[in-house]
Amino acid sequence: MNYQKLSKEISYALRHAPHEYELELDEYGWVHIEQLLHSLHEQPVWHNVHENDLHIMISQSDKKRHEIHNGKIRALYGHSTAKKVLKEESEPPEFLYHGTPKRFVALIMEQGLIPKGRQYVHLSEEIETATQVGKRRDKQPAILKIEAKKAWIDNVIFYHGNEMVWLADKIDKQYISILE
Ligand code: HQG
Repeated sequence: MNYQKLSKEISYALRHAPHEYELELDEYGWVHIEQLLHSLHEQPVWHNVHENDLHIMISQSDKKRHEIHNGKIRALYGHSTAKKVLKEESEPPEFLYHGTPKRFVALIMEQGLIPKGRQYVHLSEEIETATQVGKRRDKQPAILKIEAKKAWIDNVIFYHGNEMVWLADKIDKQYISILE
């Protein structure tokens, strides 16, 4: 089975298009695994996907994008659905990083970081991860350094995505500097 392809399809369903798959996310983004499998089985390419494949998909993935608990599965970040998925508030590390195409930097330094098409701004715990994120759209991305702890002390809320990914509603420009 092509687990990378399965992961992309499930990310699309759980982050962006649950209705297309006749799924309803609960307020934390969970759906019943049975429902997801039932929906996937309608496509010939996924007709024999089993719950066990979802565990293999998660364990083989380069990033922790999905989580399984009590017969349910959810995407940990990346959502763009209309109803905002609730995330757990958490105290961030001193600094977080954000990789972005160089062409976006001027506007970001004016407007701050905003979620654009997604529900939250996505931040990385490590420069390396931020670089990978930025490289999706620019061979030599800009890396922005966020004074996360300072912002948190100023009552900006941060949310836990996974071990590497943090989320925020917005990051004002006074907390952002250009690292490279
Ligand atoms: C930019 C992937 C202009 C922002 C990744 C980014 C990540 C602004 C783009 C996760 C702006 C939005 C999310 C402003 C923000 N003016 N541009 N004021 N504020 N932007 O894809 O963070 O592999 O929605 O810099 O690895 O790139 O799919 O967010 O470039 O973890 O699991 O607007 O998605 O994860 O782009 O990526 P995105 P992102 P997966």
